[in-house]
Amino acid sequence: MFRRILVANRGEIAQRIIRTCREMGIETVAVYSQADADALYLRQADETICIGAAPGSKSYLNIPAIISAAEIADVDAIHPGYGFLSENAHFAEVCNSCNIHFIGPDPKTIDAVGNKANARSMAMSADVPVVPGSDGPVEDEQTALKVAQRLGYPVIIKAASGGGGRGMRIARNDPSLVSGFHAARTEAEAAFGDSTVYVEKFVENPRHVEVQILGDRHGNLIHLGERDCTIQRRHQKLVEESPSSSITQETRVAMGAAAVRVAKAAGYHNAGTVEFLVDRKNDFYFIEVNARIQVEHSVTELVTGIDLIRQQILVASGERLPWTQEQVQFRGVAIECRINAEDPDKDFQPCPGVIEMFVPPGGPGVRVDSHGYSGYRIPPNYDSMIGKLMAHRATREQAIRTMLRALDEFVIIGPKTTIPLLRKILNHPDFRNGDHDTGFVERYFGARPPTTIARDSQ
Ligand code: MV4
Repeated sequence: MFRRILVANRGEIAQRIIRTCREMGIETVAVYSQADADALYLRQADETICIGAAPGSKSYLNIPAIISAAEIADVDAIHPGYGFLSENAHFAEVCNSCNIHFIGPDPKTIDAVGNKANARSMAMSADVPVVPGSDGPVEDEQTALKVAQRLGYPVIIKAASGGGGRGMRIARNDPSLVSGFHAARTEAEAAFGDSTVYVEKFVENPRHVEVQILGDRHGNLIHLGERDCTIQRRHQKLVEESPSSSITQETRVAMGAAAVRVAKAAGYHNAGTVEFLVDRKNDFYFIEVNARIQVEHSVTELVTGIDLIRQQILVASGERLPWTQEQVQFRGVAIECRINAEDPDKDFQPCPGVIEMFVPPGGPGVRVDSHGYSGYRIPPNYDSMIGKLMAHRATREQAIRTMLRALDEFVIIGPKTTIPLLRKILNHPDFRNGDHDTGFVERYFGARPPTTIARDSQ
């Protein structure tokens, strides 16, 4: 087993990893940027090392600085958390070649699933339904037009190296396909250094459901149920829940088995997510694999009782999964709300600054994973998420009531936050009835300045 782990991340996920390490008797080394010298996770680590200036590129994305810290601190492994270097195959490779265990899948797997056109082919060979689309990358606009003609509009152009909605364009006719094709390529080249794009039929207002998978280095691979992440705003998830209120038990079982087939085809080990779209007819389609622990992993932890960070560490060190698929049990309903420091009056712009007072909720059925505290100055350099609020109850209705109670209890004075929006979402009849789709937030709460160009008209 590992004696000492370096946490190559910040904020709530750094804290989350350190907490599990302490319970496992593993020493932790926290790294931080100059903007994070006052961060809470530094107080919970055994050792702290400053790795550079505030911009991510100078610190949490700075591979030489992180590897140097790992060498100096003499760690056995690095946990990358989410974002930053978590899906960087080169970083995983560098760790391995320095004899430091990377807590995640193999670099080859990260690469294979990181290319979404390739992941799509792997899903097809694993007999998993995918959205109808191009046969691999689309090289020029003539081919794009031919594919669109075959599929019928609307179609979506996606960056092969993309994710989180970047490098994506929706097209509803030939002219918007041509402009969208070039716009997506340019955006993909700038964002990922890879202009490769592919085309899929655009599924209108789907639900976004993902399956948690967990595999060891001995070929054992199971799923831990699904999370419904349909409540998003411009590709930022706001509310996640498990189980999904919108799928049947039959779909759940089929989707879980499909996720395991995709992961096995990719030679996947450690924790990961297989993402699907679910349409009006409840048909599901594979879209991508996320080769990391995700923000919303905690709702799966609540319904399964499994500490996912602990399992990541154990399988990375070579241990076998302690359960078969049949032994995994699911209890109740868990909902997570992301608390972001954003100003709804300024188009949800990040709202950095000092949290004058921070009083998190508690009590039965509530979990808070947050790096906030009274007097904390939120740096402007990183993600605006300051914490996750979760409710776990026997039924969905009870979980929603507990969540609303906890949102009311939460005191955050200083920055504006997503709490008022989250209350409105959880009180909305369509959400209460489970009758929502990915267009829900924009439809009801998406008032935008009239000068803004809608995404799908670009
Ligand atoms: C789609 C889709 C519809 N059809 N693919 C968004 C992020 C990335 N993970 C995949 N995403 C989507 N892929 C096909 N073929 C719808 C989404 C999507 C979405 C698209 C536009 C606006 C908001 C959205 C919210 C969730 C998912």
